[in-house]
Amino acid sequence: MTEFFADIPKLAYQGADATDAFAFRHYNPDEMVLGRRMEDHLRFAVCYWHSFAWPGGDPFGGQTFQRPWFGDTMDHARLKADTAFEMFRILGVPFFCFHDADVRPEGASFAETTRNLEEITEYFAAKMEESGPKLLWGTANLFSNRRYMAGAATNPDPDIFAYAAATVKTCMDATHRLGGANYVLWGGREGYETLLNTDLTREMEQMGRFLSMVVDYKHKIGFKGTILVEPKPQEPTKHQYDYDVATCYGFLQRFGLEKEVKLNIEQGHAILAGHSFEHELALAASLGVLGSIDMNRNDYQCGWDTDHFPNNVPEVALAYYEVLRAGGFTTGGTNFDAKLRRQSLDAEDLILAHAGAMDVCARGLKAAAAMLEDGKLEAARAARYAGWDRPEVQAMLGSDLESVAADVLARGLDPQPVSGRQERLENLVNRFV
Ligand code: XLS
Ligand code: NI
Ligand code: NI
Repeated sequence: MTEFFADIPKLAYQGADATDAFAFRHYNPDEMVLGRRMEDHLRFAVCYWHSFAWPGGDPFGGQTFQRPWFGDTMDHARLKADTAFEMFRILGVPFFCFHDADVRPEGASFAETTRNLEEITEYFAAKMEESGPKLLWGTANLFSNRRYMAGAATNPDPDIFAYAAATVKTCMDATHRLGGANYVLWGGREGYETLLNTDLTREMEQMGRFLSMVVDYKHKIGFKGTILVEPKPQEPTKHQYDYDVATCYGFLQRFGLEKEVKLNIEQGHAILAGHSFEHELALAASLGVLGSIDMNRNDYQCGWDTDHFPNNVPEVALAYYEVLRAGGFTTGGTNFDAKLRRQSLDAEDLILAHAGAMDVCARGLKAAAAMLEDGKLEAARAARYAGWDRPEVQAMLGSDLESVAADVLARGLDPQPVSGRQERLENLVNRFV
């Protein structure tokens, strides 16, 4: 046991009326939901970066957290891992996620940085064997170091493209070694600050080649996980090429990668792009690229990626409704890409933030499952389109404008609009959330 979480017990499900703060009220891993264990539906992951690497800074002030594992040595990295795995155990989460830069110190050379990552990877492997959590996904941090200030794959300097590609190779190797279920690419600096110095055409070509190289390498090493791209419209750059689900899908199609790559969709990024989370999930599902989710919440008064822990059950219910409608997660899961507020200094804050978020997701999942089981929403949707099921209507889609016009005349058509019944459906949803 590490000292950091010394006084905190392992959390257990105690039911909705529990009064103990250190308990789950809704997250009950073994409870069956639509024929599947709740744990296997939600597939929770804790992210390493916000919980263990982020110092609590904001644009007006620096570090607020004082953690014994903050520092640049391998000893610090191992202490950080010990503490992180202790938290995974307390929460009982089945997965975690990390960037290379979260888990190892940067070395004096690329070779040393790689050795540090390999060493920590073996340290993780031993811990995973001992205590069980699996890797939902690994990824490379290609945005914090100053070398990436003008992009990684999209950098005007080909040596930086090369450095980024080599770094991704090491992170894919680590993810493969740890049996990761997915590998994520988030292009934090793959965009621009000003069009005045930017060659859009070149940058998007470079990004397409980069992603194709990632897919080729996945097949070469026999990595069975899914490659995921994470859309975000802007921040840190003024404009990011992976703007939203629709933009990413167009990009994948352009490079012939739409069958190889899926998307990791984040609540806060959907909001930044001017969409709802459920919109992004529904669209990804309809395009066949729904991979995994980064669960968090944005402050509605702040126009940036505040990465709050989720606490809005109706919103989360609509999100899981789309996930369940799509058949549920396969390799994906629910990663908490969420961080404490910078005044939340204590060890227990980290635990309670996750416990609350897990309960919110469990309530959302149960509500979503109940809506699906009830079936009235889907029945209303099906009824709305029922006219399209008739064979003569299907034949119309295969005909031409002239024949359709002749048919309208022949039948003396005068179609009458019908209600969309939106409020009725909203009332129906409110019965479950
Ligand atoms: C940042 C992103 C990042 C990715 C992983 O906004 O959400 O945390 O999930 O690189
Ligand atoms: Ni994210
Ligand atoms: Ni984010």
